[in-house]
Amino acid sequence: VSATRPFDGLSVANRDGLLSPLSNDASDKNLMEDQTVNNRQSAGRSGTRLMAQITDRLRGVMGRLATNEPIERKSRRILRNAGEASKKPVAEPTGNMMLSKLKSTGMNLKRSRPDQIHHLEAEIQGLKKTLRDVMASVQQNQTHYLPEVFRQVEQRLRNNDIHEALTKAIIDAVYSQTQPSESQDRRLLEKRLALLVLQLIRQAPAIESVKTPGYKVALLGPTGVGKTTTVAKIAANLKLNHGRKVALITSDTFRIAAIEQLQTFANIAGIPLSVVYSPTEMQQEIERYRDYDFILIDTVGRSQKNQRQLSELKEFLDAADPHERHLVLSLTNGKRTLFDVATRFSDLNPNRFIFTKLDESTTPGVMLNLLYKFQLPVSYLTTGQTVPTDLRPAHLKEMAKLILYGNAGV
Ligand SMILES: Nc1nc2c(ncn2[C@@H]2O[C@H](COP(=O)(O)OP(=O)(O)OP(=O)(O)O)[C@@H](O)[C@H]2O)c(=O)[nH]1
Ligand SMILES: [Mg+2]
Repeated sequence: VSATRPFDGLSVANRDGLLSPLSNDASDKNLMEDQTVNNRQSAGRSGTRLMAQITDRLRGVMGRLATNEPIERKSRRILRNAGEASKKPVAEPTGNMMLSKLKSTGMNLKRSRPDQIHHLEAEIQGLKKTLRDVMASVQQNQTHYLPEVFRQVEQRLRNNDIHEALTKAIIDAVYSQTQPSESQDRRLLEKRLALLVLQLIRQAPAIESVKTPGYKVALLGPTGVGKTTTVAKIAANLKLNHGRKVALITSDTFRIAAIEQLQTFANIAGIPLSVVYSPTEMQQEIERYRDYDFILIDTVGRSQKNQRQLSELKEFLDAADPHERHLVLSLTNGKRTLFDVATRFSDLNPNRFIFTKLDESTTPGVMLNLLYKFQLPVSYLTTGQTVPTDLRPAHLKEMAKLILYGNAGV
């Protein structure tokens, strides 16, 4: 099955209101606690509660999909047909009925035996396979039986660094919608997974078409994730590809090289750049550029663990009062670090995610952990060091493929 097929022709609707953040700290902690398959049973009661919470929510989404999505109607029609087809061998005539039927079709009993044996053999093969699946489930300490295709997909999501509880809840939600006759249907499983993931992620509207004058866009995040490079890419894209009037402000006076880095770019691109040393200066420079289409603001990289530095950064951001605050995160970071960074930076009220270094990432599935927990739309993905080309506006289907199939999916 082609990796791209489950996305063909899908439409996305009714996404609003499907998600609600997990509420308490204990849940947050549990969401990121990695429970391997083998220690599922020791996950404790709060883990089980969390699982039930996530599973319920995802099942709700699946339920809505079943009633709202045009594609699901299509799937149901296909399923209905498949269901009817699968019923035929079950409604097997017996005794006299079979005899008269065979006579009426001109077949004799001698010829029917090989057919019956063939049918029985197929049935035995099916039972053997089911038994193997059940045995495998039992060996893996799973609390319930999962068909092999589901287990394979579950492992694939886990390998893509999607959190254990989330992986399991997604698989459970899809499995709960699956009829026994569909349990080996990989294509249908992939399609339902794709539909579910598409409901869990959001893409930000493109900024190039924004008409508000002096529209302020700030990038913030930990050190070295690619904030300055990405600001330059966005600025160049707005100016060169969309003919918009752009100004740059940086509050990163911490590193001399940072100012030089952006100044060199600004000179080449013909974009004005202001360096601000205080929140007051930030306000003054914003005022200066208020007639520009866009004011892009680069900020100093800060460790999520340094509360004092984060408070200082917050003062600069509050002085700028940007329309958009993009939290920039590198996909090369591990899932725990990413979760910790996003949690600590949430005090700075980001309203977008930018995921950088997709080109270097081996597990882009980590995006789902953050998108599920923080429910922010994604504005951009970046794919390399080259300004301005290695920048992609976030696209739902591309993100869903990355989440479900890793880098091999795109
Ligand atoms: N492979 C790859 N490298 C990137 C990408 N974006 C940025 N980089 C590189 O990451 C390094 C850091 O980039 P910067 O833009 O300086 O990162 P920053 O977040 O501004 O760093 P600080 O200001 O020090 O916090 C540079 O070597 C960039 O070329 C990307 O999408 N892929
Ligand atoms: Mg920088």
